[in-house]
Amino acid sequence: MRKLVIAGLLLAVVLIAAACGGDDGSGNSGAMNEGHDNGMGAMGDVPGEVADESDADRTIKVEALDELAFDPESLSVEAGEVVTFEITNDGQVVHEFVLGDETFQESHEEDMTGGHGDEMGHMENGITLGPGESGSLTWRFTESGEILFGCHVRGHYEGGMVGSIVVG
Ligand SMILES: [Cu+2]
Repeated sequence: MRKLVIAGLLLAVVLIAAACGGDDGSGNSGAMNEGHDNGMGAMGDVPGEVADESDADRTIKVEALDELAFDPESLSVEAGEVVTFEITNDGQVVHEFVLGDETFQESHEEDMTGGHGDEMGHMENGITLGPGESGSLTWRFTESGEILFGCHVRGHYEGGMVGSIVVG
């Protein structure tokens, strides 16, 4: 009997966790609104800095897909490591690869959907690729934590086009 109760509790916990996970997508828009109210601090961070390709410790290939996904969608690097990302757009539409923490991604998403789309052309922490194009971005990871890479072509980030880099 006691086991049954425990099993029931576990099931409830799993269901709650699943429900929360499902909320993540729509929860983002809530966080975005919060960010908007915060003014200056709402831009988020892009931990690390752009680096010279000749300083790269290694190269990681990433594909941007029309399924609104990156392949791979999760990566791990070490703090202090310099990585060149070779990004290929394997799709039929434009995609972006933009580094930044979650707040930055949400703030950038707001910019892109708010009509300031011209910002995407010249950011040092991201790259925009037309169909079939490839390009590279070299980044020095300076602190441990999690950094996301997202695509902010309209509807893509919302559609799940975001990956994560764990900096160990
Ligand atoms: Cu995209």
